[in-house]
Amino acid sequence: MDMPRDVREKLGGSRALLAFHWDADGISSAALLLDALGLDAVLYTPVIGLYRLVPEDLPRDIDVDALVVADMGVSTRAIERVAEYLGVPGYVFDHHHREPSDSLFIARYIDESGDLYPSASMVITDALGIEPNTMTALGIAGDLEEGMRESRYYWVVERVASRHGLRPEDFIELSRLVDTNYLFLDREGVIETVHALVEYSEDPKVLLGRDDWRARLYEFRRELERLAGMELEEIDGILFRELDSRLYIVSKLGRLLSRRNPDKYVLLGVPRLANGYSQVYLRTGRGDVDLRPLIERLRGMGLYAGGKRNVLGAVVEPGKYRAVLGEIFRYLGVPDAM
Ligand SMILES: [Mn+2]
Repeated sequence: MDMPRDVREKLGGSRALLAFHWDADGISSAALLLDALGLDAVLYTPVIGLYRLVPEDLPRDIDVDALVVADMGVSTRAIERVAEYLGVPGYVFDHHHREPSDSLFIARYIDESGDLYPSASMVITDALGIEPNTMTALGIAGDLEEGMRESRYYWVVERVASRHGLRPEDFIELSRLVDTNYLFLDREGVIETVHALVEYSEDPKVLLGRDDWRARLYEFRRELERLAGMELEEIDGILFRELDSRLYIVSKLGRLLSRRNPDKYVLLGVPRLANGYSQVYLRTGRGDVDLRPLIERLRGMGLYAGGKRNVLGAVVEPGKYRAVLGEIFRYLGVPDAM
C-alpha cells in the first residue's frame, strides 16, 4: 500500500519538525521528504551518538503542525510521546521492524516481496511514488555499502548512477563523504548537507567534488591508520585502549582491531568525546559470547547503549564513564580492572 493520498496531502507543505538520523541514509531521507513534500521544516538530528528522541532535547518553543521522523531507530512509544508533547500528528519513515501505533502514521517498511526495505530512502521513494533519485541511491549505498551489489535494489543505484554519468561505487564514496559530518561530530554540517542534497540532486558530481568533505575523509582515514598502529593494553584477554580523539571513530577502529584479534575482546573508551559526553565500544570475534545482557544492564544504568551479540556501543553521559567501564570489565570477568 502506498502512502494514502490524504496523508500526503495533509503533510505536503506543512510546517514540520523533521527528525532524522545523522548518517547518509538519514540525511538522504530528510532531503527526499523536504524536496518531495515541500515541507517547511525545522530540521533536527540528535546529539551525534545519542540514539534518542525526547522532548527535553528539542529546540525550545518550536511551533509546528507535524512531526516527521526518518531513519531513526527509536521506539514507536518514544515517537508517540514526542508527537503528544508537540500536540501534532506524527509520521514515521524507517526500515526496521517496529511496534505498531494507533496514533502515528508508519510508512510501509516491508516491500512487495515481504522483505525489509534496504534503506529509509527507499521506503520514502516508494511511499511517495517518486522516481528514484540521487538521495534514494545515496541512502541505499550508505546503509549497504559494498553489500548493495547483492541487494535486490542494486538496479536503483545503477540506474541513478548511469543517469548522471557515474558508477554505482561513486554513491558509496559519496556516502563516505557525507558521513564525515557525523565522524567529525558536525551537527550543523549534517543539517546543511540536507539542503545541499536537495540543491544538487540533479548534479551529484558537485557533491562528489566537495573539497571540505574530501579533506575531512582524508584526515579521518589518516587518524584511523594512526590509531590502528598504537599499542593496546591487554587485561585477561581484553585489549583495552583509551583514546584522546575528537572524532567519532571507535566503531570503525574497533571493527578493524577486532578483525586483527578475533579471539580477544577489543574495548575502546573515549573519555572526552564532546560536550562532556564519553563513548565506549566493545567488540569481539568470539562466537561463544553474548553481549546483549550487558547492553540491557547498561540501559538499566540509563545509558543509550546499542549493539548485537558481539558488539556494544554506548555514548555515556557526563560523570558515568568510569562506572560504565567498570561494569563492562565486571561482565567480562575482570572485576578489579577499574
Ligand atoms: Mn538507514
